[in-house]
Amino acid sequence: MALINHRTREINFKIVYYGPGRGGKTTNLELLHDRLPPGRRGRLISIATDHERTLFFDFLPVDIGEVSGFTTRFHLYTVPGQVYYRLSRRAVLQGVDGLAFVADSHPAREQANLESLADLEEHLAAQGLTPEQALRIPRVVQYNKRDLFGALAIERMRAALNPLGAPEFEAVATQGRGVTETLKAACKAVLARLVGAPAAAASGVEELAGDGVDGATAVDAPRAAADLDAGARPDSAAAAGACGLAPTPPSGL
Ligand SMILES: Nc1nc2c(ncn2[C@@H]2O[C@H](COP(=O)(O)OP(=O)(O)OP(=O)(O)O)[C@@H](O)[C@H]2O)c(=O)[nH]1
Ligand SMILES: [Mg+2]
Repeated sequence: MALINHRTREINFKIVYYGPGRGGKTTNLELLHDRLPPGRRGRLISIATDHERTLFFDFLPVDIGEVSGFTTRFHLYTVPGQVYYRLSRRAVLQGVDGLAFVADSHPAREQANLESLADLEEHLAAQGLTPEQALRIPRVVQYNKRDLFGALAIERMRAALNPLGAPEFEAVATQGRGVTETLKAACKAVLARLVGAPAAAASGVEELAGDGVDGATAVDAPRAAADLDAGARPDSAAAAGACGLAPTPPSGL
């Protein structure tokens, strides 16, 4: 659920980095924090154990500038991948607008990747989403740790983790490879869902402009689309380009 604040003309999206423990989710956010210009990103907040395992989440706000007169911000979160932090993952997933699934290419983590994906679907269902609604949440898949000797074959990982053909990227997060590409694709997919929403949602405009706490209203993306100036819809590719450092590659791999 995108959050629009009419008073301050801000629109906020939430992207959650999901995946098995030690797969590289936190490393992705650390790299983004290092690489994005300071004016584009806020402080990286990590709630972690002494041993650098995520305890609750990491959080990094990324500002992509104006989209149709609205300051547009992506709030990036990671979940704790360790199996027993199930409830934390569920909490972090609340209100998610887009997902980046970070898979571990280490052969010993093949099962952990699968379990994490199943865990994700279970949490989305627990939020009351039907399987169809869950599938409509924009998703990208990152095959991380491609530098490892004996890394799982991409075809094998794709068949197990990305059967529906979401945008996908090979990555070595520790070296920054594939990291900004993953973020840009996620931003792009989230914005594409917003601008591709049916105009019939125009009836939601009054509701949107109405009851908000301190001017803030939680809305479905389709309604947000209707609220943005229909004549000057955001160019999702250009806006997503602002997320990263280089132009978006035409294809994932
Ligand atoms: N070889 C290699 N190591 C990586 C890569 N990405 C991350 N790592 C290492 O993997 C370990 C775990 O990375 P994290 O980013 O903490 O993993 P995480 O997914 O946040 O783990 P949890 O917080 O437990 O869920 C760290 O030692 C990283 O340096 C990679 O692409 N290649
Ligand atoms: Mg982590």
